[in-house]
Amino acid sequence: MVTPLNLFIKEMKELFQCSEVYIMNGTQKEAEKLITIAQNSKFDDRVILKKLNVKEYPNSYYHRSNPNDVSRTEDLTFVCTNLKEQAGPNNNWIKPKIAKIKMLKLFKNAMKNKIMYVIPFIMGIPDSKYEKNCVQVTDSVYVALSMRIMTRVGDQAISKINNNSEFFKGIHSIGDLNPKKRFIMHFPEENLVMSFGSGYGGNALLGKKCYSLRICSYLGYKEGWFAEHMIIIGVQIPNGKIIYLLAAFPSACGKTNLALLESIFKEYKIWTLGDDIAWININEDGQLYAANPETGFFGVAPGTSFKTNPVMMKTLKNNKFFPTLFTNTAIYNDIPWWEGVSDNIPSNLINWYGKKYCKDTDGPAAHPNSRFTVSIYNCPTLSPEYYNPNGVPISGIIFGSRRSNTIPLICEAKNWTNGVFMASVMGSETTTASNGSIGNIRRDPMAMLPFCGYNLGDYFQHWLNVSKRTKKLPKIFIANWFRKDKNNKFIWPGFRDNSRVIKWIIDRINKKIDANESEIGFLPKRGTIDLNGLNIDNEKIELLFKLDKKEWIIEIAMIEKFYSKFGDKIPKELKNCLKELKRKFKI
Ligand code: OXD
Ligand code: MN
Repeated sequence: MVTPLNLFIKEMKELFQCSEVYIMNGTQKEAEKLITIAQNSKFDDRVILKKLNVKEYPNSYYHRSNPNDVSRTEDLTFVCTNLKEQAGPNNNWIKPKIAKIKMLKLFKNAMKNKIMYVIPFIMGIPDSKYEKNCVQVTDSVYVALSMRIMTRVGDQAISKINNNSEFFKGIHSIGDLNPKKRFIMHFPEENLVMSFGSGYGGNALLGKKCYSLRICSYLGYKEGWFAEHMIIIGVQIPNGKIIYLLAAFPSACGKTNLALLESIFKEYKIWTLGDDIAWININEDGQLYAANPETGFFGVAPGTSFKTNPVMMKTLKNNKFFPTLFTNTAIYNDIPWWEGVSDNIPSNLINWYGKKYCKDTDGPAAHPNSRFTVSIYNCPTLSPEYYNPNGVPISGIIFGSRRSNTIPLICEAKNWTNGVFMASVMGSETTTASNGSIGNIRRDPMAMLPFCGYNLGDYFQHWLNVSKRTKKLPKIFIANWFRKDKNNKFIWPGFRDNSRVIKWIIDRINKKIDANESEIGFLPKRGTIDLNGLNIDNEKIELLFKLDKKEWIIEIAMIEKFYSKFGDKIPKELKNCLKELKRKFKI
């Protein structure tokens, strides 16, 4: 039968010249079949999957990638729109026609003697306004298995694709992992992504960053909604009410830990709805609502432990239906290991390169961006509202960054416009989630710099416009867990102690406490953040909130330089906020 899906498959088969086509149906039997294939085949001289110790990690598998393919490659990621200005200075750009010629040349015959996996999947809650129908082809069984964890794969998606003219097409081949031939090309005007030469999650699981953020941010701009790099949590307060928050942090800055936070306050419980991506709509009642389009966590392993993130450890050990994958951690006795999971280093540890680990000569045993891919349904704190087709109503949005200085632990924006301004100028120290130097400060507006599929100037205006379209706006907060003292040591313990800051946020939303007005917004009054049981001296607490004029002179110069890249695209309201900030700091 000629269906839209069959037509696409035929085209892909001719392009890739694969030896076999396997259309995924999402069943349990299929998972077993794909795992067997992965256990019995090698890619790049490595067995694709190795079964892990069932007692420690049931239904879990280990994967080691090529050392050149361990993170997102932002320099090789492109937004291909007809007009360069539409992609903006925040994106690498090539004309769609040229990009396609390049990609089709790489794709041609790339699956000879290989299976082409056809992955029909749904992002968002099926049969809701969040639902998006998608298909990806790939020649990587690791990618196919990961997609089964992260998205809703199966027959339901096939019938939806065939009954709708509009569906997303993702075309992926792992190629030979030659970084010179690695490209991730987005075509927002055609609902299409082409990716070649990488098997890393952020480059190859096309439903995640490529579709749910880059393509959907563009769709949201056109259609009046938002696709954001945000977690979604519900905070249950002592009277039983649940208040929903969004939080945006750059990659590898603890979003997953915050999403699965076990509060240190017994009477406050955190419910998890999402750890990476939020789709946000303005509902009929004039409020912002959000839902998570994904069905899994692709989390950074190092630093995760029963002490720092007990809920994630339980999630990893509570495997029910979907196999969990561990990628580029270290391993011993078929047990994955990473820095922070235990205090002692096992004597027979094999590092992420596959060599016996030597503490004195090797760097970290697990790659700093080593990951687990695990089903959200394993999470013991998964909110029943995760399934709500309307999403959840949002009362507060936290924009966080990683800064050793300048930015206080927490600050509430004075109003929506100021909050959008503060979020638009967020700077953060770079991490290992993406290729490139680590620790440099780069502006990462709303933690979306690598993920906004169109011009950030237009994106800022889209955010400002929310205030004209809503009856009730969430409060906006700016957070920074990473401030350091003069000995270069983190002042704030972070992890579970972040529930102290969450409690302050909830108290502000509920108008239970006053705050001090500062140059950048409202800062906590002394005594309003519960510091009971913390061993930090007063001087350091002061430093957590210090607004140092010398640092802000540098900060403002960096902001001006960043804004200047976007010329007239920066909305007037935001330029005015910048002027006002300079006036306040007397700069
Ligand atoms: C991620 C990232 O993997 O942001 O979530 O890089
Ligand atoms: Mn992310």
